[in-house]
Amino acid sequence: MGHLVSKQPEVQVLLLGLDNAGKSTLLYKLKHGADVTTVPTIGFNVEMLEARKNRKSISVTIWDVGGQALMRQHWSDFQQNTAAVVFVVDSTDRERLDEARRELENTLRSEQLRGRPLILLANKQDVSGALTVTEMKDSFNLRKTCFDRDWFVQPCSASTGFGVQEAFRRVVHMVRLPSEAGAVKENIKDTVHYLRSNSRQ
Ligand SMILES: Nc1nc2c(ncn2[C@@H]2O[C@H](COP(=O)(O)OP(=O)(O)OP(=O)(O)O)[C@@H](O)[C@H]2O)c(=O)[nH]1
Ligand SMILES: [Mg+2]
Repeated sequence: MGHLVSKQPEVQVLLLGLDNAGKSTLLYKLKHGADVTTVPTIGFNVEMLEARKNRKSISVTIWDVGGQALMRQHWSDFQQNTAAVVFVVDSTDRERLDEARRELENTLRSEQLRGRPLILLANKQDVSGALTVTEMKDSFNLRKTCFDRDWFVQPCSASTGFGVQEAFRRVVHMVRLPSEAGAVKENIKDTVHYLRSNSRQ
């Protein structure tokens, strides 16, 4: 006897940023509410979280990929089906802001991430002297870099938990569910774009 099974919508979120930015600390804070001692990620961590969107339960899979220089070449392997990019920045590390900006710009150039929302997390706000949201927006030149996508800068501390739930809620708010009309239109647009660029080669 056949009957309809309504499958819970799923979205994939890519958590990126330089090494030591606080990605894994954030992931475990979100998943377990605990302050977990991390080691630099070689490879990736992945966790699934539940959320509510449009009065439905959705499942959010978060991919946390190591940020060390040698790991960054693998970031692109995780981009397929990404609904949103969360880019974590150590707001106390002024010396590596340029490096972080370059990596972010590089990442956002990917065709697979076209139009996907960006949530930039100004992490480590518990440390005095951390860059503010305004400073972050300016340093990353987000108005220009993200002219073709939705973006948001959220201050947070993965250690204390400040801003962490807000960041997750923001992600859930900004992602498009696969079934949403807009997402379908986006998929069609993506396909047309892909076919056109291939036919030009
Ligand atoms: N003070 C402070 N320290 C933090 C915060 N978030 C992370 N850290 C610390 O920063 C260091 C790096 O954190 P990780 O979460 O391992 O960083 P990561 O981005 O996963 O690094 P990779 O796996 O190498 O890419 C650890 O010592 C954390 O305890 C924060 O909000 N405040
Ligand atoms: Mg890590």
